[in-house]
Amino acid sequence: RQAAVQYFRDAKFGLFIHYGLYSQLEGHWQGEHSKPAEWVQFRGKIRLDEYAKLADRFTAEKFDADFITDMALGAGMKYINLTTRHHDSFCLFDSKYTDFKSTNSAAKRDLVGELSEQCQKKGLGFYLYYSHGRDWKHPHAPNNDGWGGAARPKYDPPEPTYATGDDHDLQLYVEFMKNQVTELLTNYGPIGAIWLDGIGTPMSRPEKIDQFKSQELYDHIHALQPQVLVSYKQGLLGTEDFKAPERHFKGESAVPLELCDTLQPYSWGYDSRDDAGHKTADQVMEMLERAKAMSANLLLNTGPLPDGSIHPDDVKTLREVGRRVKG
Ligand code: FUL
Repeated sequence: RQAAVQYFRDAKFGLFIHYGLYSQLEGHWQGEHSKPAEWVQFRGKIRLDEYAKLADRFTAEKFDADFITDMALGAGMKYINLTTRHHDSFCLFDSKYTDFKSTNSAAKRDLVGELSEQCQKKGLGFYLYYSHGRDWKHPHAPNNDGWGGAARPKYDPPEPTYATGDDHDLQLYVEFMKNQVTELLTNYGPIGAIWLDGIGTPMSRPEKIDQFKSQELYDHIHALQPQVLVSYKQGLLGTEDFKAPERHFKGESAVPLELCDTLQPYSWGYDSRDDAGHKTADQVMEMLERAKAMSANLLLNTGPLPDGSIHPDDVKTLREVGRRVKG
């Protein structure tokens, strides 16, 4: 793992991609705006059956892994981190453990596979974002009684498929995640790192940490691919190989740091409300300076449009950043 840590430290700059069913809604549901856009199911309390219909519109026709990897390389980036499965539970990869996946959508494609292939071909690190603490579909994922109150959308009437009370068995969800992580680490070549997101909020109660079997998952990941770096969003569990704070960081870190931020004004998934306010090359250069001053990497996010294409302003900005970074 030492070599992977060194690669990570030297990399400095990576591309983050938030793409999923939420991208189709562009941050809006029934006229209301969702902040951030990729939380539209939660904020809009979109019922599960209604949300699932978005898969029929998910064509990803302009999601072009060849273009994306060239763009990242052109900007001087060394790795790409893709949302393989965000809080809505929709997978951008093929999985035996769910039907809620891109291979089953209108696109009928495995986007994780496509991007991993291009990264491998072009020498970019391939990193995985995987929502760990939040899942708004799985019946046994952390729920609103006992996990911090905002683990799931507050449906009224309650969502019938969510297990509650004594029927709720977190271990079924923990097992499901382990199975999916196994698929991700078996079917897509060498993986640089895995970012297990969302554990912060529902895990604010220390007595719950063991139930997540995080140490076991950590060991399992390394049994499959020893070089994989593991991070929990805020580094809560003590088993993280690097810390990945959102937007800001204060203080010291014993492990390598990665700051993530987004080219949109606030959202990670595509948000049409903020179309005109994307960050400029000047702003990105400042972010890179700030990260450098903390010896942190910058993981810079773009939210592809509904069709999977990259926002033209982001393409332009990253081209300009590349020109400057490479001098
Ligand atoms: C957070 C998520 O809740 C956001 O939607 C986004 O993915 C951000 C990078 O991490 O925990």
